[in-house]
Amino acid sequence: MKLITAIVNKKDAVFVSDALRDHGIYHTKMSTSGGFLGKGNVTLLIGVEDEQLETALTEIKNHCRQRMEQIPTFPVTPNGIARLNYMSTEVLVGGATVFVTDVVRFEKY
Ligand code: 2BA
Repeated sequence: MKLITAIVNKKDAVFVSDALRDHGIYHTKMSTSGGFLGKGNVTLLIGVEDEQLETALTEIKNHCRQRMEQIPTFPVTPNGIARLNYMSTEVLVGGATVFVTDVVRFEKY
């Protein structure tokens, strides 16, 4: 058995979740936020038998896409004061960040 931990964009999460449900793949959705941008994302915990692993990964891949996100940058004047009219820069985020780990033991009580 494997545990997939998939961090996905909030906009994609519902489609991934629906697709997993269509395959009868159990999963849990958690509201999380990225450590870098601080924006909300969704972390899916997906426990699968080995033979379901590729199906789950394919559905994640098929329903998540990359997006450009804006990061505000506050230019600082020579006297050290941040200007109020901020500028922004773009960062490419996603589609999905996925970890696959072996499950040593799985119990339901
Ligand atoms: P965030 O941490 O908010 O990162 C958003 C995007 O900012 C990243 O997109 C990447 O393009 C950039 N970024 C993040 N950390 C950076 C750094 N130290 N230096 C330069 N750029 C950086 P993704 O790589 O697609 O990551 C999307 C989200 O997936 C992340 O949101 C975070 O929540 C999660 N994530 C990504 N890699 C991870 C990892 N190794 N461990 C745990 N979570 C991770």
